[in-house]
Amino acid sequence: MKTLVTGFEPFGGSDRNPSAELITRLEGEAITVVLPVEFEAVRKVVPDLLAEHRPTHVVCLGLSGCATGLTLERVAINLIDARIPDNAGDQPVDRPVIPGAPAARFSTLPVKAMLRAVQATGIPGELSLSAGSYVCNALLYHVLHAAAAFPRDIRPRCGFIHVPLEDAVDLDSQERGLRAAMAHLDVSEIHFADGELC
Ligand code: PCA
Repeated sequence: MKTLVTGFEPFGGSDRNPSAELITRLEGEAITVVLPVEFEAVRKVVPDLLAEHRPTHVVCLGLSGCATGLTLERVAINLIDARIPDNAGDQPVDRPVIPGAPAARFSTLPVKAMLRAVQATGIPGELSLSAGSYVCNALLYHVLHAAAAFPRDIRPRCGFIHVPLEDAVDLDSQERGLRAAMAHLDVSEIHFADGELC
């Protein structure tokens, strides 16, 4: 197993992003990269990262100010609608991540098995049906799109975890939950009812 884990730099006027802090804690155990919060940079770097490292698994991390626990994203949509500019000053509105590509792509990680692993540590976790329409969603879409182009036998399993603010869940706890999730990257998916009904 060769896992690539990405985090993001701070954005939106904040001076810290827990996803980048988590990356420093995983250095030496996985291929770790902290990405700029920039649509264009992400678009360019994703194919290179997959081609250079040939990971078997990709776990992308990003901050969600709304998250109350580790939030396993199930789907990336082919839509950008940026409420704030990215760190390069770009603010695309109502544009596709990749023109002409499918409307959505699903995470290929066993998210339900990973969720149970997180919850078993006592750290809050949940599944999410939307990674938003900002840079995190775009990253997940690019990663899944690039991975889909690999032959099935060497195609990396990829997904995204939104992490909460450190005020909501301290970094040590986030790390514990993340490690539990990452220990289950290659298990068979399990099935239990979790879907949203509003
Ligand atoms: N969170 C943002 C982008 C970078 C990050 O950490 C998002 O949820 O899109």
